[in-house]
Amino acid sequence: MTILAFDLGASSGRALLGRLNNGKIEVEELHRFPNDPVQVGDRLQWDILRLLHELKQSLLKVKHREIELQSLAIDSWAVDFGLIGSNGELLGNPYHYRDHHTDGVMEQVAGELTASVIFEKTGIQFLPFNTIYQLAALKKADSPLLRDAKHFLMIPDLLRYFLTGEMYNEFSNATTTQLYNPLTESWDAELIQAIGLSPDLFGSVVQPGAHMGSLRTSLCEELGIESVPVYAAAEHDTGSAVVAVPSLDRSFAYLSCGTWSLMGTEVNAPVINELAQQLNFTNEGGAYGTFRLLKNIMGLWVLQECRRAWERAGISYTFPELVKLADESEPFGAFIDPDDPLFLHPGDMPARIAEYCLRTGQKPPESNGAIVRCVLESLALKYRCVLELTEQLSGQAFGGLHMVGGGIQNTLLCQWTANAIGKPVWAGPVEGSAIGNLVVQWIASGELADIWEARRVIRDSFPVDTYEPEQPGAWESAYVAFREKTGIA
Ligand code: ADP
Ligand code: LRH
Repeated sequence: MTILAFDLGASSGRALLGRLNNGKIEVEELHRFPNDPVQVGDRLQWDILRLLHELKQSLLKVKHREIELQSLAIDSWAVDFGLIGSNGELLGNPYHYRDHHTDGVMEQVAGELTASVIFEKTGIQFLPFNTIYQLAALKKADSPLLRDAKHFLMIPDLLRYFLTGEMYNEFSNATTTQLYNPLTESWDAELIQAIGLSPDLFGSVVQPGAHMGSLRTSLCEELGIESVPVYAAAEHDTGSAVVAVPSLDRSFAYLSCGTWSLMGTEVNAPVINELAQQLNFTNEGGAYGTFRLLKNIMGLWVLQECRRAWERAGISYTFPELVKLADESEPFGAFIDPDDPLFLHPGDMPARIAEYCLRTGQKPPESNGAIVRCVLESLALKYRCVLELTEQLSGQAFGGLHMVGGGIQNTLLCQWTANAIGKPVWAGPVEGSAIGNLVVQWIASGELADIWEARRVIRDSFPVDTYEPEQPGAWESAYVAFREKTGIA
Protein backbone atom coordinates (compact mmCIF):
# COMPACT_ATOMS: atom_id res chain seq x y z
CA MET A 1 0.00 0.00 0.00
CA THR A 2 1.20 3.46 -0.88
CA ILE A 3 0.84 6.73 1.00
CA LEU A 4 1.55 10.28 -0.08
CA ALA A 5 3.38 13.16 1.61
CA PHE A 6 3.05 16.72 0.35
CA ASP A 7 6.05 18.64 1.64
CA LEU A 8 6.03 22.30 0.73
CA GLY A 9 9.36 24.01 1.33
CA ALA A 10 10.11 27.67 0.81
CA SER A 11 12.24 26.75 -2.20
CA SER A 12 10.14 23.99 -3.74
CA GLY A 13 7.17 21.74 -3.14
CA ARG A 14 7.22 17.99 -3.62
CA ALA A 15 4.90 15.03 -3.49
CA LEU A 16 6.58 11.86 -2.31
CA LEU A 17 5.11 8.37 -2.44
CA GLY A 18 6.01 6.12 0.46
CA ARG A 19 5.84 2.35 0.79
CA LEU A 20 6.74 0.23 3.80
CA ASN A 21 8.16 -3.17 2.78
CA ASN A 22 9.71 -5.68 5.19
CA GLY A 23 10.67 -3.02 7.71
CA LYS A 24 12.15 -0.69 5.07
CA ILE A 25 10.78 2.55 3.69
CA GLU A 26 10.88 3.15 -0.03
CA VAL A 27 10.21 6.66 -1.27
CA GLU A 28 9.61 7.88 -4.77
CA GLU A 29 9.42 11.48 -5.86
CA LEU A 30 6.13 11.75 -7.74
CA HIS A 31 6.07 15.46 -8.43
CA ARG A 32 8.24 18.52 -7.69
CA PHE A 33 7.21 22.08 -8.38
CA PRO A 34 8.48 25.60 -7.73
CA ASN A 35 7.09 27.59 -4.82
CA ASP A 36 7.95 31.10 -5.91
CA PRO A 37 6.30 33.91 -3.98
CA VAL A 38 4.94 36.80 -6.03
CA GLN A 39 5.54 40.49 -5.36
CA VAL A 40 2.30 42.44 -5.98
CA GLY A 41 2.91 46.17 -5.55
CA ASP A 42 4.33 46.53 -2.05
CA ARG A 43 3.29 43.08 -0.87
CA LEU A 44 5.08 39.74 -1.11
CA GLN A 45 2.52 36.94 -1.29
CA TRP A 46 2.34 33.19 -1.68
CA ASP A 47 0.80 31.77 -4.84
CA ILE A 48 -1.41 29.52 -2.76
CA LEU A 49 -3.83 28.48 -5.49
CA ARG A 50 -0.93 27.35 -7.66
CA LEU A 51 0.14 25.11 -4.77
CA LEU A 52 -3.37 23.64 -4.65
CA HIS A 53 -3.14 23.13 -8.42
CA GLU A 54 0.14 21.24 -7.94
CA LEU A 55 -1.41 19.06 -5.22
CA LYS A 56 -4.14 18.20 -7.71
CA GLN A 57 -1.54 17.42 -10.38
CA SER A 58 0.04 14.98 -7.93
CA LEU A 59 -3.31 13.28 -7.33
CA LEU A 60 -3.79 13.01 -11.08
CA LYS A 61 -0.37 11.38 -11.43
CA VAL A 62 -1.41 8.86 -8.76
CA LYS A 63 -4.55 8.15 -10.76
CA HIS A 64 -2.75 7.79 -14.10
CA ARG A 65 -0.30 5.33 -12.57
CA GLU A 66 -3.20 3.34 -11.11
CA ILE A 67 -1.73 3.56 -7.62
CA GLU A 68 -4.05 2.63 -4.78
CA LEU A 69 -3.50 5.35 -2.21
CA GLN A 70 -4.01 4.60 1.48
CA SER A 71 -3.71 8.12 2.92
CA LEU A 72 -2.04 11.50 2.54
CA ALA A 73 -0.81 14.40 4.69
CA ILE A 74 0.66 17.86 4.15
CA ASP A 75 3.51 19.72 5.84
CA SER A 76 4.89 23.16 5.05
CA TRP A 77 6.76 26.17 6.42
CA ALA A 78 5.54 27.77 9.63
CA VAL A 79 4.04 31.12 10.71
CA ASP A 80 2.09 32.04 7.54
CA PHE A 81 -1.69 31.78 7.29
CA GLY A 82 -4.85 32.44 5.31
CA LEU A 83 -8.07 33.98 6.61
CA ILE A 84 -11.45 32.52 5.73
CA GLY A 85 -14.58 34.66 5.41
CA SER A 86 -18.16 33.92 6.45
CA ASN A 87 -18.87 32.23 3.10
CA GLY A 88 -16.02 29.76 3.64
CA GLU A 89 -13.80 31.38 1.01
CA LEU A 90 -10.18 32.43 1.34
CA LEU A 91 -9.80 36.20 1.80
CA GLY A 92 -6.80 37.31 -0.29
CA ASN A 93 -3.49 35.60 -0.89
CA PRO A 94 -1.51 34.73 2.25
CA TYR A 95 1.33 37.18 2.88
CA HIS A 96 4.87 35.85 2.81
CA TYR A 97 6.71 36.06 6.14
CA ARG A 98 9.51 37.97 4.41
CA ASP A 99 7.14 40.84 3.52
CA HIS A 100 7.99 44.24 5.00
CA HIS A 101 4.58 44.89 6.61
CA THR A 102 5.86 43.54 9.94
CA ASP A 103 8.86 45.92 10.06
CA GLY A 104 9.11 47.33 13.59
CA VAL A 105 5.93 45.56 14.80
CA MET A 106 7.68 42.96 16.97
CA GLU A 107 9.52 45.69 18.88
CA GLN A 108 6.24 47.59 19.36
CA VAL A 109 4.15 44.58 20.50
CA ALA A 110 6.91 43.16 22.70
CA GLY A 111 7.36 46.62 24.22
CA GLU A 112 3.66 46.95 25.01
CA LEU A 113 3.03 43.41 26.32
CA THR A 114 6.60 42.92 27.54
CA ALA A 115 8.78 40.31 25.94
CA SER A 116 8.93 38.23 29.10
CA VAL A 117 5.12 37.88 29.27
CA ILE A 118 5.02 36.74 25.63
CA PHE A 119 7.85 34.27 26.20
CA GLU A 120 6.46 32.92 29.49
CA LYS A 121 3.14 32.21 27.79
CA THR A 122 4.46 30.70 24.56
CA GLY A 123 8.14 29.68 24.90
CA ILE A 124 8.60 30.85 21.30
CA GLN A 125 11.63 32.80 20.08
CA PHE A 126 11.26 36.38 18.93
CA LEU A 127 11.31 36.49 15.14
CA PRO A 128 9.91 39.59 13.44
CA PHE A 129 7.70 37.51 11.16
CA ASN A 130 5.98 35.38 13.81
CA THR A 131 2.24 35.14 13.18
CA ILE A 132 1.48 37.32 16.21
CA TYR A 133 3.37 40.23 14.59
CA GLN A 134 1.87 39.57 11.16
CA LEU A 135 -1.64 39.72 12.65
CA ALA A 136 -0.75 42.77 14.74
CA ALA A 137 0.55 44.47 11.57
CA LEU A 138 -2.75 43.76 9.78
CA LYS A 139 -4.67 45.11 12.76
CA LYS A 140 -2.59 48.29 12.95
CA ALA A 141 -3.14 48.82 9.22
CA ASP A 142 -6.89 48.29 9.76
CA SER A 143 -6.80 45.58 7.11
CA PRO A 144 -10.22 44.70 5.64
CA LEU A 145 -9.01 41.09 5.75
CA LEU A 146 -9.32 41.07 9.54
CA ARG A 147 -12.70 42.76 9.49
CA ASP A 148 -14.15 39.97 7.35
CA ALA A 149 -12.19 37.03 8.76
CA LYS A 150 -14.04 34.25 10.55
CA HIS A 151 -11.36 31.53 10.62
CA PHE A 152 -7.58 31.53 10.88
CA LEU A 153 -5.83 28.67 9.06
CA MET A 154 -2.09 28.15 8.70
CA ILE A 155 -0.76 27.15 5.26
CA PRO A 156 -1.12 23.35 5.65
CA ASP A 157 -4.45 23.81 7.52
CA LEU A 158 -5.61 25.87 4.56
CA LEU A 159 -4.53 23.42 1.87
CA ARG A 160 -5.99 20.56 3.91
CA TYR A 161 -9.24 22.56 4.12
CA PHE A 162 -9.21 22.97 0.33
CA LEU A 163 -8.84 19.18 0.03
CA THR A 164 -11.32 18.05 2.69
CA GLY A 165 -13.69 20.97 3.34
CA GLU A 166 -12.95 20.73 7.09
CA MET A 167 -11.16 23.35 9.19
CA TYR A 168 -8.74 22.47 11.99
CA ASN A 169 -5.60 24.05 13.40
CA GLU A 170 -2.75 21.57 13.68
CA PHE A 171 -0.69 21.68 16.87
CA SER A 172 2.96 21.81 15.68
CA ASN A 173 2.25 24.74 13.39
CA ALA A 174 -0.06 26.45 15.90
CA THR A 175 2.82 26.70 18.37
CA THR A 176 4.90 28.72 15.87
CA THR A 177 2.35 31.57 15.91
CA GLN A 178 3.55 32.77 19.36
CA LEU A 179 -0.15 32.85 20.26
CA TYR A 180 -0.41 29.28 21.56
CA ASN A 181 0.29 28.45 25.20
CA PRO A 182 1.87 24.99 25.58
CA LEU A 183 1.40 25.08 29.35
CA THR A 184 -2.39 25.54 29.19
CA GLU A 185 -2.48 23.53 25.93
CA SER A 186 -4.65 26.13 24.24
CA TRP A 187 -4.60 29.34 22.21
CA ASP A 188 -3.70 32.19 24.55
CA ALA A 189 -6.82 34.36 24.67
CA GLU A 190 -4.99 37.17 26.50
CA LEU A 191 -2.32 37.52 23.83
CA ILE A 192 -4.91 37.28 21.07
CA GLN A 193 -7.04 40.00 22.67
CA ALA A 194 -3.96 42.12 23.41
CA ILE A 195 -3.30 42.45 19.66
CA GLY A 196 -6.95 43.36 19.14
CA LEU A 197 -8.33 40.09 17.77
CA SER A 198 -11.07 37.76 18.88
CA PRO A 199 -10.15 34.28 20.16
CA ASP A 200 -13.13 33.02 18.09
CA LEU A 201 -10.93 33.30 15.00
CA PHE A 202 -8.86 30.35 16.21
CA GLY A 203 -10.24 26.82 15.95
CA SER A 204 -9.75 23.54 17.71
CA VAL A 205 -6.18 22.28 17.77
CA VAL A 206 -5.50 18.74 16.57
CA GLN A 207 -2.41 16.62 17.17
CA PRO A 208 -0.11 15.14 14.51
CA GLY A 209 -1.49 11.77 13.52
CA ALA A 210 -5.15 12.82 13.87
CA HIS A 211 -7.55 11.70 11.17
CA MET A 212 -8.73 14.83 9.38
CA GLY A 213 -11.49 13.46 7.14
CA SER A 214 -11.21 12.55 3.46
CA LEU A 215 -10.88 14.21 0.09
CA ARG A 216 -14.10 16.13 -0.52
CA THR A 217 -16.61 14.80 -3.03
CA SER A 218 -16.38 17.79 -5.38
CA LEU A 219 -12.59 17.35 -5.65
CA CYS A 220 -12.93 13.62 -6.31
CA GLU A 221 -15.49 14.31 -9.03
CA GLU A 222 -13.32 17.03 -10.58
CA LEU A 223 -10.28 14.72 -10.75
CA GLY A 224 -12.18 11.47 -11.31
CA ILE A 225 -10.60 9.77 -8.31
CA GLU A 226 -11.67 7.80 -5.25
CA SER A 227 -11.66 9.59 -1.91
CA VAL A 228 -8.68 9.02 0.39
CA PRO A 229 -8.24 9.53 4.16
CA VAL A 230 -6.30 12.66 5.09
CA TYR A 231 -4.14 12.78 8.24
CA ALA A 232 -2.52 15.65 10.07
CA ALA A 233 1.25 15.15 9.98
CA ALA A 234 3.49 17.28 12.16
CA GLU A 235 2.42 19.93 9.69
CA HIS A 236 5.24 22.30 10.50
CA ASP A 237 7.96 21.03 8.12
CA THR A 238 10.64 21.37 10.81
CA GLY A 239 8.45 19.23 13.10
CA SER A 240 8.28 16.56 10.41
CA ALA A 241 12.03 16.86 9.71
CA VAL A 242 12.87 16.22 13.36
CA VAL A 243 10.55 13.19 13.48
CA ALA A 244 12.78 11.82 10.69
CA VAL A 245 16.13 12.34 12.46
CA PRO A 246 17.49 8.76 12.47
CA SER A 247 18.92 8.91 15.97
CA LEU A 248 19.00 5.72 17.99
CA ASP A 249 20.10 7.72 21.02
CA ARG A 250 17.35 9.60 22.86
CA SER A 251 19.64 12.55 23.48
CA PHE A 252 20.63 14.06 20.16
CA ALA A 253 21.33 17.32 18.37
CA TYR A 254 19.98 18.03 14.90
CA LEU A 255 20.27 20.53 12.11
CA SER A 256 17.39 20.66 9.64
CA CYS A 257 19.22 22.20 6.71
CA GLY A 258 17.15 23.77 3.91
CA THR A 259 16.14 27.34 3.16
CA TRP A 260 16.43 27.79 6.93
CA SER A 261 18.86 26.04 9.25
CA LEU A 262 17.07 24.89 12.37
CA MET A 263 19.40 23.63 15.06
CA GLY A 264 18.63 22.23 18.48
CA THR A 265 17.54 19.19 20.42
CA GLU A 266 14.31 17.38 21.23
CA VAL A 267 12.82 17.77 24.73
CA ASN A 268 9.74 16.37 26.43
CA ALA A 269 8.54 19.68 27.85
CA PRO A 270 9.15 23.28 26.80
CA VAL A 271 12.16 24.94 28.41
CA ILE A 272 10.76 28.32 29.40
CA ASN A 273 13.22 30.23 31.56
CA GLU A 274 15.25 33.43 31.54
CA LEU A 275 18.25 31.88 29.83
CA ALA A 276 16.11 30.45 27.00
CA GLN A 277 14.57 33.89 26.48
CA GLN A 278 17.91 35.63 26.67
CA LEU A 279 19.47 33.24 24.13
CA ASN A 280 16.27 33.59 22.04
CA PHE A 281 15.69 29.85 21.76
CA THR A 282 12.30 28.48 20.86
CA ASN A 283 10.13 25.59 22.02
CA GLU A 284 8.16 24.49 18.99
CA GLY A 285 5.59 21.76 19.47
CA GLY A 286 6.28 18.44 17.79
CA ALA A 287 4.72 15.03 17.36
CA TYR A 288 3.88 12.74 20.30
CA GLY A 289 4.40 15.22 23.12
CA THR A 290 7.87 16.34 22.01
CA PHE A 291 9.12 19.91 21.77
CA ARG A 292 11.96 21.29 19.70
CA LEU A 293 14.33 23.41 21.72
CA LEU A 294 16.03 25.12 18.81
CA LYS A 295 17.20 28.29 17.20
CA ASN A 296 16.52 29.53 13.66
CA ILE A 297 19.63 30.27 11.63
CA MET A 298 19.16 32.12 8.33
CA GLY A 299 20.54 29.14 6.44
CA LEU A 300 20.95 28.49 2.73
CA TRP A 301 18.47 31.28 1.99
CA VAL A 302 21.47 33.62 1.71
CA LEU A 303 22.99 31.37 -0.96
CA GLN A 304 19.64 30.99 -2.75
CA GLU A 305 19.36 34.78 -2.95
CA CYS A 306 22.96 35.16 -4.24
CA ARG A 307 22.12 32.62 -6.93
CA ARG A 308 18.97 34.57 -7.85
CA ALA A 309 20.91 37.85 -7.98
CA TRP A 310 23.49 36.33 -10.34
CA GLU A 311 20.70 34.88 -12.44
CA ARG A 312 19.17 38.37 -12.78
CA ALA A 313 22.59 39.50 -14.01
CA GLY A 314 22.54 36.72 -16.62
CA ILE A 315 24.78 34.14 -14.90
CA SER A 316 23.08 30.82 -14.07
CA TYR A 317 24.68 28.46 -11.59
CA THR A 318 23.48 25.09 -10.32
CA PHE A 319 24.01 24.44 -6.61
CA PRO A 320 26.83 21.92 -7.34
CA GLU A 321 28.55 24.61 -9.47
CA LEU A 322 28.32 27.07 -6.60
CA VAL A 323 29.78 24.51 -4.20
CA LYS A 324 32.67 23.89 -6.62
CA LEU A 325 33.37 27.63 -6.89
CA ALA A 326 33.50 27.86 -3.10
CA ASP A 327 35.83 24.88 -2.88
CA GLU A 328 38.24 26.55 -5.32
CA SER A 329 38.34 29.84 -3.38
CA GLU A 330 40.68 30.92 -0.58
CA PRO A 331 39.55 29.97 2.94
CA PHE A 332 38.42 32.40 5.63
CA GLY A 333 38.57 35.63 3.59
CA ALA A 334 35.60 37.30 5.29
CA PHE A 335 32.84 36.38 7.75
CA ILE A 336 29.18 37.33 8.06
CA ASP A 337 26.63 36.71 10.77
CA PRO A 338 23.99 34.97 8.60
CA ASP A 339 21.35 36.15 11.09
CA ASP A 340 21.99 39.83 10.60
CA PRO A 341 18.62 41.49 9.73
CA LEU A 342 20.27 42.72 6.51
CA PHE A 343 19.84 39.22 5.08
CA LEU A 344 16.18 38.54 5.99
CA HIS A 345 14.36 40.08 3.04
CA PRO A 346 14.74 39.18 -0.64
CA GLY A 347 17.19 41.32 -2.59
CA ASP A 348 20.71 41.75 -3.90
CA MET A 349 22.47 39.45 -1.43
CA PRO A 350 26.02 39.78 -2.89
CA ALA A 351 25.71 43.57 -2.43
CA ARG A 352 24.44 43.13 1.13
CA ILE A 353 27.33 40.79 1.96
CA ALA A 354 29.72 43.49 0.70
CA GLU A 355 27.84 46.08 2.79
CA TYR A 356 28.10 43.84 5.86
CA CYS A 357 31.85 43.35 5.33
CA LEU A 358 32.49 47.09 4.98
CA ARG A 359 30.39 47.77 8.10
CA THR A 360 32.49 45.28 10.09
CA GLY A 361 35.87 46.46 8.78
CA GLN A 362 36.45 43.52 6.43
CA LYS A 363 37.45 43.43 2.78
CA PRO A 364 34.40 42.23 0.82
CA PRO A 365 34.86 38.96 -1.11
CA GLU A 366 35.84 39.80 -4.67
CA SER A 367 34.64 36.85 -6.74
CA ASN A 368 31.39 34.89 -6.78
CA GLY A 369 33.30 31.85 -5.49
CA ALA A 370 34.68 33.90 -2.59
CA ILE A 371 31.14 35.09 -1.77
CA VAL A 372 29.81 31.51 -1.68
CA ARG A 373 32.78 30.43 0.43
CA CYS A 374 32.13 33.30 2.86
CA VAL A 375 28.45 32.27 3.19
CA LEU A 376 29.13 28.55 3.71
CA GLU A 377 32.05 29.01 6.13
CA SER A 378 30.06 31.56 8.11
CA LEU A 379 27.11 29.18 8.32
CA ALA A 380 29.32 26.34 9.56
CA LEU A 381 30.83 28.62 12.22
CA LYS A 382 27.41 29.88 13.28
CA TYR A 383 26.34 26.24 13.68
CA ARG A 384 29.17 25.76 16.19
CA CYS A 385 27.99 28.76 18.13
CA VAL A 386 24.36 27.56 18.28
CA LEU A 387 25.37 23.97 19.08
CA GLU A 388 27.32 25.25 22.08
CA LEU A 389 24.29 27.26 23.22
CA THR A 390 22.04 24.20 22.78
CA GLU A 391 24.38 22.21 25.02
CA GLN A 392 24.45 25.01 27.59
CA LEU A 393 20.68 25.40 27.65
CA SER A 394 19.75 21.72 27.62
CA GLY A 395 22.55 20.63 29.95
CA GLN A 396 23.54 17.90 27.49
CA ALA A 397 26.80 17.15 25.65
CA PHE A 398 26.34 15.82 22.14
CA GLY A 399 28.72 13.34 20.52
CA GLY A 400 27.92 14.63 17.03
CA LEU A 401 25.29 16.33 14.91
CA HIS A 402 22.51 14.84 12.77
CA MET A 403 21.88 16.82 9.59
CA VAL A 404 18.76 16.30 7.48
CA GLY A 405 17.22 18.21 4.54
CA GLY A 406 18.14 19.33 1.02
CA GLY A 407 21.23 21.19 2.27
CA ILE A 408 23.07 17.95 3.04
CA GLN A 409 23.54 17.52 -0.71
CA ASN A 410 26.13 20.24 -0.18
CA THR A 411 28.87 17.87 1.00
CA LEU A 412 31.30 20.75 1.46
CA LEU A 413 28.92 22.35 3.98
CA CYS A 414 28.58 19.03 5.82
CA GLN A 415 32.38 18.65 6.02
CA TRP A 416 32.89 22.26 7.10
CA THR A 417 30.19 21.85 9.73
CA ALA A 418 32.04 18.83 11.15
CA ASN A 419 35.28 20.84 11.05
CA ALA A 420 33.68 23.85 12.76
CA ILE A 421 31.98 21.89 15.56
CA GLY A 422 34.93 19.51 16.01
CA LYS A 423 32.54 16.55 16.10
CA PRO A 424 31.19 14.13 13.52
CA VAL A 425 28.26 15.06 11.33
CA TRP A 426 25.82 12.29 10.38
CA ALA A 427 24.02 13.43 7.24
CA GLY A 428 20.74 11.88 6.10
CA PRO A 429 18.03 11.61 5.01
CA VAL A 430 17.75 14.39 2.40
CA GLU A 431 13.95 14.43 2.34
CA GLY A 432 13.63 14.67 6.12
CA SER A 433 10.33 16.54 6.25
CA ALA A 434 8.55 14.33 3.72
CA ILE A 435 9.79 11.17 5.45
CA GLY A 436 8.69 12.49 8.85
CA ASN A 437 5.30 13.21 7.30
CA LEU A 438 5.08 9.62 5.96
CA VAL A 439 5.99 7.90 9.22
CA VAL A 440 3.39 9.87 11.20
CA GLN A 441 0.79 8.50 8.78
CA TRP A 442 2.10 4.94 9.34
CA ILE A 443 2.04 5.40 13.10
CA ALA A 444 -1.55 6.68 12.78
CA SER A 445 -2.60 3.65 10.73
CA GLY A 446 -0.83 1.28 13.16
CA GLU A 447 1.86 0.12 10.72
CA LEU A 448 4.63 1.57 12.90
CA ALA A 449 4.47 1.41 16.69
CA ASP A 450 5.87 4.80 17.67
CA ILE A 451 8.39 7.51 16.87
CA TRP A 452 11.36 5.43 18.07
CA GLU A 453 10.45 2.46 15.89
CA ALA A 454 9.99 4.95 13.05
CA ARG A 455 13.47 6.41 13.62
CA ARG A 456 15.02 2.93 13.59
CA VAL A 457 13.23 2.07 10.35
CA ILE A 458 14.41 5.37 8.82
CA ARG A 459 17.97 4.59 9.97
CA ASP A 460 17.74 1.17 8.24
CA SER A 461 16.20 2.57 5.07
CA PHE A 462 18.30 5.58 4.05
CA PRO A 463 22.04 6.19 3.80
CA VAL A 464 23.60 8.29 6.54
CA ASP A 465 27.02 9.74 5.58
CA THR A 466 29.53 10.40 8.33
CA TYR A 467 31.85 13.42 8.13
CA GLU A 468 34.73 13.34 10.62
CA PRO A 469 36.18 16.71 11.68
CA GLU A 470 39.37 17.82 9.90
CA GLN A 471 41.87 20.71 10.23
CA PRO A 472 41.04 21.47 13.89
CA GLY A 473 43.67 24.21 14.26
CA ALA A 474 42.55 26.22 11.22
CA TRP A 475 38.87 26.03 12.20
CA GLU A 476 39.57 26.97 15.81
CA SER A 477 41.39 30.12 14.66
CA ALA A 478 38.59 30.81 12.18
CA TYR A 479 36.02 30.56 14.98
CA VAL A 480 37.90 33.19 16.98
CA ALA A 481 38.08 35.47 13.90
CA PHE A 482 34.41 34.83 13.06
CA ARG A 483 33.31 35.90 16.53
CA GLU A 484 35.58 38.92 16.51
CA LYS A 485 34.42 40.17 13.09
CA THR A 486 30.72 39.49 13.61
CA GLY A 487 30.64 40.57 17.25
CA ILE A 488 28.96 37.29 18.28
CA ALA A 489 29.86 36.79 21.94
P1 ADP B 1 13.25 23.85 1.58
O1 ADP B 1 12.56 22.60 2.05
O2 ADP B 1 13.39 24.90 2.63
O3 ADP B 1 12.66 24.37 0.31
P2 ADP B 1 15.43 22.03 0.91
O4 ADP B 1 15.48 21.16 2.11
O5 ADP B 1 14.85 21.48 -0.35
O6 ADP B 1 14.76 23.44 1.25
O7 ADP B 1 16.91 22.51 0.62
C1 ADP B 1 17.17 23.42 -0.42
C2 ADP B 1 18.65 23.80 -0.38
O8 ADP B 1 19.45 22.63 -0.58
C3 ADP B 1 19.03 24.73 -1.51
O9 ADP B 1 18.92 26.08 -1.09
C4 ADP B 1 20.48 24.38 -1.79
O10 ADP B 1 21.35 25.23 -1.06
C5 ADP B 1 20.64 22.97 -1.27
N1 ADP B 1 20.82 22.00 -2.39
C6 ADP B 1 19.84 21.40 -3.09
N2 ADP B 1 20.36 20.59 -4.04
C7 ADP B 1 21.71 20.68 -3.93
C8 ADP B 1 22.83 20.09 -4.61
N3 ADP B 1 22.65 19.24 -5.61
N4 ADP B 1 24.07 20.41 -4.19
C9 ADP B 1 24.26 21.29 -3.18
N5 ADP B 1 23.25 21.88 -2.50
C10 ADP B 1 22.00 21.59 -2.86
C1 LRH C 1 11.40 26.08 7.72
C2 LRH C 1 10.45 26.90 8.56
C3 LRH C 1 11.06 27.28 9.90
C4 LRH C 1 10.30 28.54 10.19
C5 LRH C 1 10.33 29.21 8.83
C6 LRH C 1 9.31 30.27 8.61
O1 LRH C 1 10.85 25.77 6.47
O2 LRH C 1 9.24 26.24 8.74
O3 LRH C 1 10.92 26.29 10.90
O4 LRH C 1 10.82 29.29 11.23
O5 LRH C 1 10.17 28.14 7.90
